[in-house]
Amino acid sequence: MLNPLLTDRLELRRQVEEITNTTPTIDIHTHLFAPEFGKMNLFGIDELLTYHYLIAETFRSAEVSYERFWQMNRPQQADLVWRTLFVENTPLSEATRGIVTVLNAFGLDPAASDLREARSFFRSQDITEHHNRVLDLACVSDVVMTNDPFDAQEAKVWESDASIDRRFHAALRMDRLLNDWQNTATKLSSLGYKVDAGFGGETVDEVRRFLDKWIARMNPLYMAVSLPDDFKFPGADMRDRIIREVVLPIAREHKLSVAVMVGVRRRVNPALHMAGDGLGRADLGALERLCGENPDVRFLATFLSRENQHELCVAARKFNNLMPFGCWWFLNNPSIIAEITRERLELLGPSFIPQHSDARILEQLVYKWQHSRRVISESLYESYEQLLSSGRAVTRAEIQRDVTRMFSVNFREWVNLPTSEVAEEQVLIS
Ligand code: RAT
Ligand code: ZN
Repeated sequence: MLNPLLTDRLELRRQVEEITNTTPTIDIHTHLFAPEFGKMNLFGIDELLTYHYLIAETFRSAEVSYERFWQMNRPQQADLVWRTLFVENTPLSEATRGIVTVLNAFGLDPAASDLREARSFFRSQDITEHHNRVLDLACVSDVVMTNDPFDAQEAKVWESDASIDRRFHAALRMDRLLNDWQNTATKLSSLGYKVDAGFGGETVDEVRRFLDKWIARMNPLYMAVSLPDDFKFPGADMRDRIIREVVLPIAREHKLSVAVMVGVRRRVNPALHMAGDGLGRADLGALERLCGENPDVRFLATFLSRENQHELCVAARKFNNLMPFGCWWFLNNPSIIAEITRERLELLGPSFIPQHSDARILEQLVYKWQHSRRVISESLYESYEQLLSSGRAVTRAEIQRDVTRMFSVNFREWVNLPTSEVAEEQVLIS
């Protein structure tokens, strides 16, 4: 029989594992950049070790003041992180174990007493080959970047004629517009747009003109914003006006989804710089109202608080213009991914996007995906096993269909991203 029913539990587990590990995924939210962005594209051991997740952990074990740490250069910081978290302590946390997975993937010693070997390895890599190797190891077909239209360094690349690596796609980030309107209004004025901080006059048209220009340049797959835990919709603030008068009309006009990432409490400890953000439980009702009032707009959503995860699944059952995605930031740990993925499978079947990496440094793709795939595979096996116990065995083809749907098809269809073969045909035809 070509596609036998998988009635043996051991064989079922093996097949689920194999398919989950080898099915290419689209990484729908990262902070990576295509190679064409030059220095913005971060890789190598010093960058990996100075990831903000690891900096926060270092301060829990090293006797170093914040001031002293921030005065150090990057290699000095990386040396301190290595000594503190990997030599003087066992790398038990998820972010530290991630480094071990990466070093291992490249045949480097994860128990080395210093960084000499790792530094010389990463220094000797050819950038293009290294990119290919990392994407291959992570089994990632496409990477979605986070693109800030107000970032001058990025703008230079978008404004040049560089053709961006086709595996990398843009996402138009709107944090400055929605979370820092006063300063952004000043910035837009200085760029020659006729905007007024009070939102009068031609402000709406001018902000839209600015965004239209960047949409034409970046061709983003979606617009995105991270929102605080106290996000309200409707809200009696400027953010509400910008959402209603700028973001939603643009989403309709350009047929762009809107990704909302809710629950960040920025700068809980500013002395930690970027590592100083925390989280809070948000009101899911705000997202429900956003989805309910705008049935013609598609929303991608992720929440930072564990306490919001079940409500998000229930909201997605009520609104089919809502796509839950990823286990974000502080949730990107095996125990929590397992819980969230099971909850989502039970409430939504395969109609969600299980994970994104949030990678900031290229090689993180390897560990973030390897670790997540292991947990997703276990959760999926459990679901198929329960189904088997109820009297319905599945085939390998069905498992492949489900995993492909969750790892790429759900996103492709949501944002109208054709498969690379279709895209190539379209280029040839036009
Ligand atoms: O996960 C992270 O690295 C955070 O610092 C944030 O960037 C977050 O993912 C975001 O996109 O705001
Ligand atoms: Zn992010």
